[in-house]
Amino acid sequence: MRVGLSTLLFPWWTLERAVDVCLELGAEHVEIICDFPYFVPGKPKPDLRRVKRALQDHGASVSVHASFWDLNPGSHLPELRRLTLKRLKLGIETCARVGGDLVVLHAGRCPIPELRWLWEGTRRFYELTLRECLKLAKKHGITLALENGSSAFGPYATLEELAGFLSGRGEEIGACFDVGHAHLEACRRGLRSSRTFIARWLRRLGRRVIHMHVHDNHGEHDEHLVPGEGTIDFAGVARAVRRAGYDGALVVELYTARGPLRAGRLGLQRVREFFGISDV
Ligand SMILES: [Mn+2]
Repeated sequence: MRVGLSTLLFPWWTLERAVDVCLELGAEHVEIICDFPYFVPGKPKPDLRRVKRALQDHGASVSVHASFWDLNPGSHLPELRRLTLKRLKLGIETCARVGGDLVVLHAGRCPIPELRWLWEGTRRFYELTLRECLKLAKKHGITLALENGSSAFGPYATLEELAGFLSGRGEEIGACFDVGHAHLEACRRGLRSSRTFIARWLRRLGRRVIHMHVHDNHGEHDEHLVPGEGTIDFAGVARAVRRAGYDGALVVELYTARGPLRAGRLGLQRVREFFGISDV
């Protein structure tokens, strides 16, 4: 398993600098956030050739996290859906340009989940958006990874729905298993042990898990803390991940405005310790 960092942690810098810092901290994989603050209309476009070269020089692999801010791939508003699709396509193209083969996508959001027709529409629109994304991804040899959400405000955000969605589909699409979000889901359901819940879903999803996000929280908010700073039993989760036979990237997906460099360094170190991966 390769241990990586997400550029989510470094919004203060340009994308080029953020990727360099991830590599300097020892990340073997970098996940590029194709969104604010790096990809914003009216701002200079990141130099993706330079980014690709830096990754190659370090022998690091790369993935792209497609846009999510301000968007909704399952929106009932056609204009918003079109804009979302445009931004998601930018993510897929960016991934191809930096030499990656995997793009992470979020679920759609339903404004009033209790309204059946609204929920069903969100699901249908989300699938239409996804179909367009899959066409472009296929052209570039890129696999899409749907991420389990931090809340259940849209179809396919929970692990159960995500597993159901993936069960009838081919290898062009898989799951991005977010450990922090899975912990929130277990806590929301009032389960005593999120470790058992996480282990069960890792087992059920099996080979459909093609990517992972790793971060901690206290079971209430999506804090994106360094593993060990919240209430997730990471030693137990690491055992479950190994038992499930997962061998992809472990993207340490942190966010803090206070001491991001320290958090990045510590996050990589903790994940290597928990998962028994030696330093590079
Ligand atoms: Mn995530």
